[in-house]
Amino acid sequence: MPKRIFDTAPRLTGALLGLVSAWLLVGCEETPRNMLDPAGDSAALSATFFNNLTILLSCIMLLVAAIFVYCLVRFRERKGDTSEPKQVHGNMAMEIGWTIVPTLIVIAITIPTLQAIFELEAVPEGDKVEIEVIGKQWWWEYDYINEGFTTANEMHVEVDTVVQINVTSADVIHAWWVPRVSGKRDATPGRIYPMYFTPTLVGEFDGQCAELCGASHALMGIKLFVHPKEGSNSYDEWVKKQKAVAVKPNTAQEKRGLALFKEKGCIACHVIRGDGETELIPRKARLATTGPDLTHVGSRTTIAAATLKNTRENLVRWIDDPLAIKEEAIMANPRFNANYDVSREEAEDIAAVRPLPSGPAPRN
Ligand code: HEC
Ligand SMILES: [Cu+2]
Repeated sequence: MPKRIFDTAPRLTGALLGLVSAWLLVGCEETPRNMLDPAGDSAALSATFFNNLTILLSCIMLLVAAIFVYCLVRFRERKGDTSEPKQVHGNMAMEIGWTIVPTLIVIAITIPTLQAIFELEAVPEGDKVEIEVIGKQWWWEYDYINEGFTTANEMHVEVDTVVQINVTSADVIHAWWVPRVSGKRDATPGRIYPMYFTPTLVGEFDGQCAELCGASHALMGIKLFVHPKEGSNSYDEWVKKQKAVAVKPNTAQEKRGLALFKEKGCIACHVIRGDGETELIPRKARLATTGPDLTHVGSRTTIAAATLKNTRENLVRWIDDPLAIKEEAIMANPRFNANYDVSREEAEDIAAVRPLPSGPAPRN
């Protein structure tokens, strides 16, 4: 027996060291999806609520543990003492006490919970940025209905301005969630659920589909860009660029690319506003559009729902073989699009189409 313990000791030490170093590493890592580091009103509300609850429950736990330890010591078996401990069964004061105290605790938790729920559900006053959010396997469509354009995966909003998102789904249930800024909202087919939040910090925030939705659920990311109210990087400037139609192609390669875009059937699922062939789709039909609006795909920092950085090389890789990057990606999923066939050279021509970028093009 002792020998076996001796054998496992180094392994145990190794495992412990591993755990400790993993914990230390996590401590060093940036935590872009940390809901306890809020950058929006509704996330702040959740974080405060979570912190208060943790404090309350920790106090209760410490109190219970203290009483427990006290009892262990105070009422321990003493040598030679064989008498029965004092029996408390049916003690009215204790019965009432341990009925009332937990009830009070539950009430103390319920009241702020209900307050928070009503606060989150209330329709805020004032100007709003209103965006229709449609979850699709495995990306997000954003329709800026008042502005008249559509974009994907990367949502842009204005700091200190109420955002109203109307969330729905075109296929299965997804959930839209940017933990540092907002709560979660389910995207359910046939339903439109609104959610309101006000971002309070300028910056870039990461999110994630929070409802298991199929093979590439883990690759259904979100980015939320919160713009300042003024300056060259303001929300209004971004809107202005997105409203513009795509620039006409110039070079021979760009022209080849755009021709291929039509020949290869890309226009069955994608829109490029202003290319004369694929025009803005009426709102009603948007649920049925399969792929992201590509008018200003070049202005996004990532493609395929925050899966790849938006570089020329990655765009080529994606167009060449989407399935190698995202399992069952609808774009080339044999069940939906059995004939997807684009060579590396063709992908390079298509990725060169210059109308795609708008604003500071992040491609290299
Ligand atoms: C059957 C529909 C379909 C066809 C046809 C199709 N795509 Fe797609 N495409 C999609 C879907 C769906 C996505 C989103 C994939 C994801 O993120 O899961 C997508 C994503 C993209 C993206 C990334 C956009 C972004 O913002 O993330 C590009 C670029 C793209 N497609 C280009 C093309 C090109 C070029 C063709 C033609 C060779 C093409 N697509 C054909 C459905 C299609
Ligand atoms: Cu999803």
